[in-house]
Amino acid sequence: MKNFISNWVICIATLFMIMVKPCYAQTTGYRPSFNNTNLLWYKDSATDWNEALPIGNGFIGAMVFGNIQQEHLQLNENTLYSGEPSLVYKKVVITPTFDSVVGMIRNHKNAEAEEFIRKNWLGRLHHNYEPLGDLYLDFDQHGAITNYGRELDLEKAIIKISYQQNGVVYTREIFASNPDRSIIIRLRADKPGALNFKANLSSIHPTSKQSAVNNNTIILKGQAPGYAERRSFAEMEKWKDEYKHPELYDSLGKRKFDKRVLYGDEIGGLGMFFESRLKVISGDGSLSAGLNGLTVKKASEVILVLVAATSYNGWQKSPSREGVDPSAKNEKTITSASKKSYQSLLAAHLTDYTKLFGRVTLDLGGKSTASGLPTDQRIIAFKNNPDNALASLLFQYGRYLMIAGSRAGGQPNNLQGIWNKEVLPPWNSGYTININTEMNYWPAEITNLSECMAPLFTMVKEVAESGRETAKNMYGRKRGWVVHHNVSIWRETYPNDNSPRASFWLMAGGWFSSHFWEHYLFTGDLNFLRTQAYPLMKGAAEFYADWLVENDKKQLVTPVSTSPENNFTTVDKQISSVSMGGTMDMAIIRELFQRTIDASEILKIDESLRNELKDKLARLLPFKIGARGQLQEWQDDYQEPEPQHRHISHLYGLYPGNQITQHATPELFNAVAKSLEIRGDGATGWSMGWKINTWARLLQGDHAYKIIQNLFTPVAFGGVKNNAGGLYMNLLDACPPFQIDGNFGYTSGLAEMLLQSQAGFIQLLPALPSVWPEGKVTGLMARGNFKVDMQWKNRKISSGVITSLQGGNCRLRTSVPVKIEGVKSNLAEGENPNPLFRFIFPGKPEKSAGTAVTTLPNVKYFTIDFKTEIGKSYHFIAE
Ligand code: FUC
Repeated sequence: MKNFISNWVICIATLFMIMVKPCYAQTTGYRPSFNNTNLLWYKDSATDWNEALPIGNGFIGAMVFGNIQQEHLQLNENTLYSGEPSLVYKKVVITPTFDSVVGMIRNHKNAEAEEFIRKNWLGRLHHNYEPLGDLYLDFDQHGAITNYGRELDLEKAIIKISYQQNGVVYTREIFASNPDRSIIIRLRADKPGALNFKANLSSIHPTSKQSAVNNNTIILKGQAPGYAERRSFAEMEKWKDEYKHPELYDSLGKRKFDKRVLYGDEIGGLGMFFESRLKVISGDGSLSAGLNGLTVKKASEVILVLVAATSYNGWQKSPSREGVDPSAKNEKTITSASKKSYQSLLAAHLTDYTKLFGRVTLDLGGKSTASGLPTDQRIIAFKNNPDNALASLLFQYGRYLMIAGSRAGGQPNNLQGIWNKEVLPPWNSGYTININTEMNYWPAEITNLSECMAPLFTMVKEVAESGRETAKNMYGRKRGWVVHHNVSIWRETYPNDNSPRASFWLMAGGWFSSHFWEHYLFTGDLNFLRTQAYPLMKGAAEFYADWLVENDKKQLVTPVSTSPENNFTTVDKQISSVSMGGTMDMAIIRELFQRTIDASEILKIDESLRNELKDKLARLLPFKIGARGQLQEWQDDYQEPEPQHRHISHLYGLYPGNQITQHATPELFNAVAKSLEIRGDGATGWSMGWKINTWARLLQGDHAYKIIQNLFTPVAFGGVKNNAGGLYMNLLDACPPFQIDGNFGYTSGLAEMLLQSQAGFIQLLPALPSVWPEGKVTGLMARGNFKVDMQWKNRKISSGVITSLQGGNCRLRTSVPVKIEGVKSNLAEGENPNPLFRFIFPGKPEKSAGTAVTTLPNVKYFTIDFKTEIGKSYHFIAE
């Protein structure tokens, strides 16, 4: 309680500080340098990490603070994790006790089963994403400051800081270049000789050391922890988990250390090596480099290049024994960048970045009195002052973060994208795959960044390889692969510790498979389906096919099931999370079986597996509607002790899946709405991101917007730990603490409000809220590889262009009739002949009792078909 109150005091005090800042700042008269709606800008430097601005090139990332006297770039490299493959915990076997646990569940001894699982079927945490280091630039100029401004231009992915001091205008431009794999910094003074600074690289890891080469380069070398444990000693001992941590405890269970982060000799020399280099590649003034860093005197312009690399050499190789040499990598990258001028580095960056970012433009119309204000003030004003341009800025920010964090050849966005400052970060800053990692990738296809999926696909392939071993050794299976709810760069597939309701969850194989299938539906890439998607889908489906058991009605269910992180009240009034046939399990398995059947038909392979899956699909436990008219979360209509729980896993069939749609399954559709009403409109940042998408799929634009307003809650530094999410002043999502999934969930949710294509047709403006009566969007993608540009007025579609990148039938649904120019269209009938618009019929729901009480408003729609040719654009206009 005390903590709670003090958190609130900090929160209110911080908000007050932010609110009073402008009065002071406005006297400095700073205005952003150009008229750009895709701009974050501030009149102050960042006083906290959650105010700093992120840049990234898909490999290295930095949080840029913009402080006047001391610039600070907190640095990350996306492969730098604690641990090693040999330290992945794999000592869980469930086969000898499986029948007895299933027996407990069948006999309604759910709490007992859960306790057994807690003690016997769980492992330990996965490894941690680690910060690399910090670059500090200490400026040797003093005097009063005027016109300070700090900007992040999303259209160019460049940070700019400028101010005046002693009559000199100082500017900093900082960007992360993907083609040159580096961070480029240009420092300038508009008077000769006015620029004086020292640059230093350091790191939070005590193994690190700075050195200098030539007179223009400094190098930071270090080694990440070989072992880093987020659980406290008290937790491990309370749970009697000492035996799972031989790194920290001896065989008698005695602590070997009084710390949980082990480096170098403390852990047999294990741990990943890293290196970062900073080089002055051009400029004037005098330059020297030594143990005290790099010193620049009396310059007017200096260009610095920063590179970083690690010894990571794949998920199965020891980074300390079989690693690649980070120095050789950096040497190569920095030498190549040094040969280029600032202008050519910038040009290469802009060509690469704008090619992706520039594909989508969004204008949500409306005028706001806040639109001329700095971004922090606009966030504060948002709730009571619809600022549509800020809603659009946050949408584009999600796309910016995707490009900055997830590029081919790199690692996928983890819980913090690629930006983390802590050695023991929240939830290890790895991949929580019971929602968070999937959410990170929701916007990729629909907002035209399909290429950014590449790192996720690579990770899942590796996870499947590791998961094949887990299926065999932990579950005694001959077929398929399995993974539980957390993964790091070492591709752990065993369950985490202590909490079955989170850790004992086996459904990510199916959920990941959906991303592969969706990629095929969006791109029509048959080769991708054959070589990448199908082998994974098949392995995941085989595992689940063997995992299913019969319930007492001979329906197939998962034998040991949790609905991520939620509890229910058991028949004997205990609290438990373990049951059979949870709704999410069944939805994911139904989806995966149907899609694997479809894929095997398309590819004309695996007939006998297809027949097995068809048989099992027909016998799966169907969706159920409970007494409150809600979609049941479990096989039995249990009460939840926490009805407003942040996870809404049981609604998977509506979003991200496509089994529940308004026209095909209206009863289930209404039941989902009821469930979501019960869950409420608050929760963590990422949960709000999820709810925006779900209300959009329920075609309720105003309700989706209500959640958007809630997401625009300013959250103070450090976070208020009461489950109330929102945004930090740098527009990053607060779970709290910072977690990037909410940003991606928001971006995808906004796109789903404007365009949907999961239900057999392309629906334009399915969930437009009343605050966006007029607007325009270009470049969104629909399944079938259709690019959609459109504008609307009075909350109705007015005109647009559909570009067909794949050919095939285009089925379009609108709330007013539209005419396609130059081609014949007809009213749609029957199934869409375009196979990329498949969706799934889940069969009739079972009803426990009562009827659905929520009935959503019925809107009249017009649905037409027209044939398209590859590469052609089709103009349409409202009639
Ligand atoms: C899930 C959530 C938590 C947190 C964690 C990283 O387990 O329930 O709120 O977001 O992931």
